Amino acid sequence: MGITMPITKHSFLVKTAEEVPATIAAAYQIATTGRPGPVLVDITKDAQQNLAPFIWPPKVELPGYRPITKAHGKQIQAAAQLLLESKKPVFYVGGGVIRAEATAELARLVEATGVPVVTTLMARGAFPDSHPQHLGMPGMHGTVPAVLSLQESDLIVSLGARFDDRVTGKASEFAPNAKVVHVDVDPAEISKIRVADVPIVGDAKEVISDLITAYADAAGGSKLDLADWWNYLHGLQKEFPLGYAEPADGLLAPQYVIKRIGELTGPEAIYAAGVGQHQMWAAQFIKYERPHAWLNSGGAGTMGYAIPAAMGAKVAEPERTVWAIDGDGCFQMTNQELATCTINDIPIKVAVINNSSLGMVRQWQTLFYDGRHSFTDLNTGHETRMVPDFVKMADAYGALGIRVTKVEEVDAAIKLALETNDRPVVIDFIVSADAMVWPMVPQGVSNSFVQYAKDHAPEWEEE
Ligand SMILES: Cc1ncc(C[n+]2csc(CCOP(=O)(O)OP(=O)(O)O)c2C)c(N)n1
Repeated sequence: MGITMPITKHSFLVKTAEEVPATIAAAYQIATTGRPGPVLVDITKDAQQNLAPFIWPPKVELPGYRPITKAHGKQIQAAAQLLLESKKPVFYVGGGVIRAEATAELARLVEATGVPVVTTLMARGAFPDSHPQHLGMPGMHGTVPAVLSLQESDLIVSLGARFDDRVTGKASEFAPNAKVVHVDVDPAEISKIRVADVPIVGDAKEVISDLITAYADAAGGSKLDLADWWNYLHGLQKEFPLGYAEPADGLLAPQYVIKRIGELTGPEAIYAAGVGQHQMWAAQFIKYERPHAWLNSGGAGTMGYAIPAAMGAKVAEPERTVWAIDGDGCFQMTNQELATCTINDIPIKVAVINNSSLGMVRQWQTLFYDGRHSFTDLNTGHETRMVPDFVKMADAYGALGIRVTKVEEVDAAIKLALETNDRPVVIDFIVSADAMVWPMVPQGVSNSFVQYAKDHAPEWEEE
């Protein structure tokens, strides 16, 4: 129990059989309400072996646990007022909006105000990528317009986001001229990193609904004049679109592969990713149009997450196509679950973005350690000595294994995977190890120094 405390919302130790039902009921209550999170119920062997009458509690009473869902009306009015006074506002949308099932309310708020939106790594899909007010993902590998919209704003309305260091860069230099409205269901998040001018504790769905009404009342029919702000942001969008260079070694561009998976599969599918370069490219180059289409471990940085997440998604929504976009490093942490997929008929599709290395670490070694590549080579895409050979491995697990090395093979392999639903599919895409994730704000540096390509690096001050 003790060892799991830092990684759970709550832990229970159950020592008697009588306590089991009430504890399970409490565990569900805690796990699914307020800020949702995992709850551990550790049931001793004694409790498992003894008998007790089954009594399900009619109501779960948890002293001291009262998640606040309805926010204070005064705070909502203050937020609406700040919005009306702002010249450069932005909605900073985090995963909490998806957790709260508040995306329809978010869309109404965005349309009503005309304010630009950024969606964090955990919030991809909370607002459609195709919407003209969407600037994309902010942060270390965010789009230049999304990064600078936060950095240069005069009002950040944070909805279910937590000012993670990957978003803020150097926190003391983050968005120096912005006032902050911080909406979160968890009071511990408010003003934790950045002091909020208007703190709002509440469920995003309810808060956003209330904010729409408060804004309409306060505006009284008038519209925010954001023409200058949008002019500036449109200029950034034009100047700094997401892109990538063809690798010099002639191997596949990983970004192209991921982009094609998204284009050929479409927004109704579910995409899960591991941790690393492939994760960032999957966040950037697949277009998300709906919530829950993107599954990710976010700040937990859980290598190996993609396969089990994809499996869970496929079991929950079997009619949807489910892709695990994985790295060759991450895939080696949970690929044994292909056995579970084959045995239990869970036909997920796995795209291994095989750069034969722990690519994200290699990228940092290239950029910040003078190219000293140390212990990041994995050999998984080696020309003559592939260890392991993922196609043979797929075959051994009863999955369809396909290897793709050339650009002309990419579409056909994806289409074959999409047509194959009687077993899991693994496509081993052999891609260049030199491809890098751009744009990038180096760690611990102000967001003003967003670097959009290797050869266009503004000079940043090292920590
Ligand atoms: C268990 C664990 N170990 C180490 C890390 C640090 N880490 C982050 S990304 C990464 C490389 C992942 O490599 P790969 O899965 O091949 O993905 P790529 O970056 O090449 O796309 C590592 C080692 C981590 N997040 N989790």
